[in-house]
Amino acid sequence: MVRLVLVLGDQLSHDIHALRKADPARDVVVMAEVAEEAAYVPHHPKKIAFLFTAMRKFASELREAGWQVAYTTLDDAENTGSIPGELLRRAEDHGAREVLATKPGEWRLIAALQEIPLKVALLADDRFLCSHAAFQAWAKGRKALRLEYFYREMRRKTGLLMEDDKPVGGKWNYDHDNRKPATADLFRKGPPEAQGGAVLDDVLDLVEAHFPDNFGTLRPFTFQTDRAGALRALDHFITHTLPDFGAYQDAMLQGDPYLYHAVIGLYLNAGLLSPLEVCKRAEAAYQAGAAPINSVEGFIRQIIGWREFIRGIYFLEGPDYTRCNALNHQRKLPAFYWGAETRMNCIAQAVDQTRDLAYAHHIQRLMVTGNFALLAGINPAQVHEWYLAVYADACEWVEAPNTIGMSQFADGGVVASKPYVSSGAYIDRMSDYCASCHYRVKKKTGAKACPFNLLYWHFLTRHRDRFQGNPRMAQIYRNWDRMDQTRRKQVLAEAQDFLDRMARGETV
Ligand code: FAD
Ligand code: DLZ
Ligand code: SF4
Repeated sequence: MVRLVLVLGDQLSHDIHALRKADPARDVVVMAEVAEEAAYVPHHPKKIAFLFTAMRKFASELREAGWQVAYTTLDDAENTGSIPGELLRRAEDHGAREVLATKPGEWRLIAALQEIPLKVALLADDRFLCSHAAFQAWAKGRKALRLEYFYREMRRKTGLLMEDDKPVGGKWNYDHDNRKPATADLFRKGPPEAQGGAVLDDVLDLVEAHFPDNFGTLRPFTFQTDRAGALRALDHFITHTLPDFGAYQDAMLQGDPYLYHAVIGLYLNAGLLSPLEVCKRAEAAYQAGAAPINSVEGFIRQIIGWREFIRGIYFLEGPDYTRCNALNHQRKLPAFYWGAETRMNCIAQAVDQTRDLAYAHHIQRLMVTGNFALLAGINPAQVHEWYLAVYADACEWVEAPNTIGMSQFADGGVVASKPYVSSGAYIDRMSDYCASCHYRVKKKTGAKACPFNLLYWHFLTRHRDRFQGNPRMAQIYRNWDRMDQTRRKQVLAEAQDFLDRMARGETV
C-alpha cells in the first residue's frame, strides 16, 4: 500500500531519513505551505519567503528524480492549514494509512504528528553528528554540561583537525587569538546575490499578500534558495571571509552586518548544506594554507561543537524547556524590539538590521539584544518568541537553548556557567556603535548615562543571592561593594527610573 513521506520546510535534504526509507515507485511525498507553521510566531517575511521558495524548488528536484510529490501551496483552496490536516487529506486522496516522517526539530510538531489517526513512523533526524542517544550517554552523570569537553569528543569522533589523537597545532581552542574589534577600512565582500528566478518572484508576491503586517522587510530579497545557491554561499565564505572569521568573530560595525561571518546558518538548518561538508571545506582551506588555524578551528567549533551541543540540550531538556524562567523575569518585551524608536544606538542598529535582513550575527544577538533583555528582566518566553520569529535561521531546536539557556540564563545554568551580561564597555570595545549614540558609554550615572551601565548593576544586585557564590563573578560583587554607598544608591535608582520609563512606553 502507498505510504506518505512527509518532508518539512527544514528537511530539504535529498538523503533525509524518510526519503531513504521510502520507495519512489510506490510512495507519495507530502510537502505543504501551511498557515499554522507560518503563523505560530510572526515569522520575518524573508524567512517565510526563503523556506517556501526552497520548498518549491526542492519539490521540483524530487519530481525530476522520479518522486511523486503532493505539494500544497499556501493559497491552494483545499489547503487545510496544518501539517496534520494536510497528511490526513493526502491520506484520503491516495488511500494511504502510513506516514514516514523524519523527526521534526520542535516538540510542538512532534506531539502533533503523534496525535494524528494514521500510523506515523518518526525516524531519527540523522543529519546531525551526535544522536540523541550519544548526547544522553555523554551527559549522563555529569555535574555540569560544558561545551569544551563535548567539543573535544566531537573532534575525536569526526577526526576534524586531528593528528592521530592530538589536536592539530597542539591546542583544542584558539579563541585567545580572536576577538579583535573590526575597523571600517577593512575590505569585506558581502554574501553572493540572491538568485531565485520565477519561483522566488511568485513566492515574494504570495508572502507580500499574506503577511503584510509581519515585522521585517521582504524586498530586496537577499538569500539563496536552493542547494546550488547554498553551495555558492559556502564557496564565498571559504574563499573570502573564512581567513578573517576568527579574528573578527565578535566585532560589530555600523553598516556592515555580515563582517566575516559565514551567513550559512539558514542553509544548514533548512537542510541545503550538511554540517560535515562545511567543516571539511574549512579544514581543506587550512590544509591548503588558505586560512589560519584560529579561524578554521573557531568555525569548526561552532558547527561540531556549539550547534550539536545546543541540539543535544534541546532534546535532553524536553518540551517544557521554552517555559523556563529561573530568574523570574516578568517584564514585557519593549516595542523597540519590533522597530519602535529607541535612543540606544546599539539596539537600534541590531534591530534595524534584523528587520531589513532577517540576520544578525552571534554577538549582536547575545551581547546587544540578548544582553539588554536579560539586564532589563524581560520575560524569557517573549524573548524566545522574538528570536524564533525574526531570524531566517531560527528553528526551535537551535534557537531555544541559545535564547532560554545561553542568552537569558532562564534554564538556571544548564547551557551557560554564568550569565552573559555586560555594561556598555564591552559593546564600546567591540563596536563603533557608541560614538554616535544619544547616551554616553563612559557615563555611569546622571544625564545620558549608558543604560547598559545602570542596568548591569541593577541585574547583579537583583540576583545577588544566586550569583555571588559563582567564583567567576565574585570579583564583580567585590567591585560593587567597594563603591561608595551613595553612588550605589544612585545607580540603582536611575536604573529603576529607566525601567519604569520603558514600561510606561516612553522612548528610552
Ligand atoms: P557564523 O557566525 O558564521 O557561524 C557559523 C555557523 O556556526 C552558524 O551558521 C551556525 O550553524 C553555527 N553556530 C554558531 N554559533 C552557534 C550557536 N550558538 N548555536 C548553534 N549553532 C551555532 N543559530 C541558529 O542557527 N538558529 C537560531 O535560531 C539561533 N538563535 C540564536 C539566538 C540567540 C539569542 C543567540 C545568542 C544565538 C542564536 N543562534 C542561532 C546562534 C548564532 O547566533 C547563529 O548560528 C549565527 O549568528 C548564524 O549566522 P552565521 O551563519 O553567519 O554564523
Ligand atoms: C518555519 C516554517 C514555516 C514558516 N512554514 C512552514 C510550512 O509552511 N511548511 C513546513 O513544512 N514547514 C514550515 N516551516 C518549518 C517548520 O515550522 C519546522 O519544520 C518545524 O518548526 C520543526 O523544526
Ligand atoms: Fe549602546 Fe550604551 Fe553604547 Fe549607546 S552608549 S550604543 S546604549 S552601549
